[in-house]
Amino acid sequence: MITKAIVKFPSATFASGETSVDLGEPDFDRAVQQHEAYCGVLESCGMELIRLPAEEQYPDSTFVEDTALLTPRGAILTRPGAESRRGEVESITPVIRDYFEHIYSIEEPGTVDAGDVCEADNHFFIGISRRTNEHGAKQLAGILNSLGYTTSLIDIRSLSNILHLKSGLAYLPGKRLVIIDAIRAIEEFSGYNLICLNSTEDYAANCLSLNGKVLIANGFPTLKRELELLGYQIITLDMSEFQKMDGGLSCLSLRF
Ligand code: CIR
Repeated sequence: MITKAIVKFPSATFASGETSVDLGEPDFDRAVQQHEAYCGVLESCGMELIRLPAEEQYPDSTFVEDTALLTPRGAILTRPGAESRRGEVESITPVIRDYFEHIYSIEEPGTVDAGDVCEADNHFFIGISRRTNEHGAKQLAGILNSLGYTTSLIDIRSLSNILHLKSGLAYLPGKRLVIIDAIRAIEEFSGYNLICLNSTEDYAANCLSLNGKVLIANGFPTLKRELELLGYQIITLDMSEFQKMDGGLSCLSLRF
């Protein structure tokens, strides 16, 4: 059971954050509404929220997931690939210290965005991407291995359509992976039951399994139907404003 989640209110400077998609400028008020609805759903899934205030100097800081990897055996503070986001780690560290005794860090020249890390029970898939470099991925794997977890590195640098590994991959109970077509053939995923997305629904890959429910972005009926047929209880959320800034459901919280 996941009992807590750290969330951060969107910054008024949100629209000036990093993005690689061309979906127009996000509407701040709508982003706030969507964030509030997201927080409400986390609470309805039984989670106590640790709500942090907005940080105007960090436009992307509502995407808290990238700043740390939280595991039951310890927390790892990341070193984000985008320089504009590095300060977010320093700012979230005291909050993480309140809850975790064992804390590790990714060190220079390594970079890791935790959006590149997909936890599948006691195994972690670590993406090497535009944001997470090989150095960082290997450091992270070393830390996770020392904590008794297994890891595999997944190189997604040749893919232009996903920012992070978890933009195209999510783990669901039952040894299932929701996965985009471009990475489904990767050997490391062969032991899993794959739920492959049709290309019009790629954004929905970033779904979130929480205490018996699965949160998916609104507007992706094929995936929704497929998951319902498999017996998952689905909650849909409007994510349009976060999608414009390359963010998905998992990015908006740090769950533990
Ligand atoms: C960025 O480019 O860093 C943010 N605009 C979006 C980060 C999304 N985070 C995530 O997928 N874990």
